Amino acid sequence: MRAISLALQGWGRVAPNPLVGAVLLEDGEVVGEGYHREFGAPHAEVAALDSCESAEGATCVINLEPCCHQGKTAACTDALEAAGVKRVVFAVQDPDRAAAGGAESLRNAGIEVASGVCAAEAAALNSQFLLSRTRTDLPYVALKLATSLDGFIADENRRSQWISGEVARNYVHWLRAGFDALGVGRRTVEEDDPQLTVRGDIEPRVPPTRIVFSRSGRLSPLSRIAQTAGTTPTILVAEPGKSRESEADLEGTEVEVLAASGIGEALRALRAKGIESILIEGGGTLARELLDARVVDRLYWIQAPILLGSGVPGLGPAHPTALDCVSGWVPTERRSLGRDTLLVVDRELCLLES
Ligand code: AOF
Ligand code: ZN
Repeated sequence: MRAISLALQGWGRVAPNPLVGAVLLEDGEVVGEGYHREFGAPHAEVAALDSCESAEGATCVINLEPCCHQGKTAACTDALEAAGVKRVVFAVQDPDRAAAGGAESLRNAGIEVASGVCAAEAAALNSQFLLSRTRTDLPYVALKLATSLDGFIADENRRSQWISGEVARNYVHWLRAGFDALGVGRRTVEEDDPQLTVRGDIEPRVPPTRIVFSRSGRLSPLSRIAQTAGTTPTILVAEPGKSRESEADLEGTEVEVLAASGIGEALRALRAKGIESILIEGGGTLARELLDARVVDRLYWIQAPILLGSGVPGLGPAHPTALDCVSGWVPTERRSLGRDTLLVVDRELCLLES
């Protein structure tokens, strides 16, 4: 668990690499620790080895199988062997084709290896990495919802500022930093005129690309998103029949128009452009469309302790599902964000499969 909390410190800085933390133990005492701080920087195991004088005879605990390839850095398996580490305990296998095989290589070097410790927690931590390495046609899709207790994202007058409190809003900025892209529906842009940038204590290594999903292809060239597309990459996804018009409307802005028919094709086109993860921030219609298409891998739900009675629902209307036919979600995190509550749920079977 310590390796997992160390790993999390790399959030926003290491993608497309995984979040990795490593702890070195001797006789049950921590003698060194480290984490992968930055894409291209030393891996967690090497950072941990560098933090102590000697790791001779130590046990190295890591949330991911050590890599055994020469990438931007040398193989961690070689570093562990050279340092005289006696035992390696890791949580989940590395599905990356180039890096995989670390466990076998360590065993061949006479190092004792155990795996599967805290596997569910470690898989949830690296769900973006694990999924994007095994499913290469779609980005990892997360949906963020901030609602009242009765499920509304805005009041009857469509006012949404502020349903959640300041702690939750800061958390959302932290969350954004860990995604390649942030997505919203056209109506959200019209109503909220959001900036969709990361503004907080965390600075992402690469600012997330902003994606506006608009069937009609409409996006005001005067919106804040369109106006700042020169500094933060911005893509408008429009139906093929509408994309020409959109390009004409947005001439003079730096918004890129992507023609795609339907949400599935749009997501595939975004992945083909290198977007491995996307956080969708509303509104209800887009959220429902993604859920109906069964492409949502994770839901971050922030629940504010208020009742609005009526207003704009966080999720648009859906076909009813009988209780015995529902597919379940797996809770992976529950905690307080000031007065609000965060619930993170993952689509069943989306983790640890393959
Ligand atoms: C580890 N420990 O801390 C990380 C690992 O290009 P590189 O050298 O940075 O290698 C990136 C790959 O290495 C990445 O795709 C993943 O498979 C693995 N990441 N492995 O043993 C670490 N970050
Ligand atoms: Zn490595």
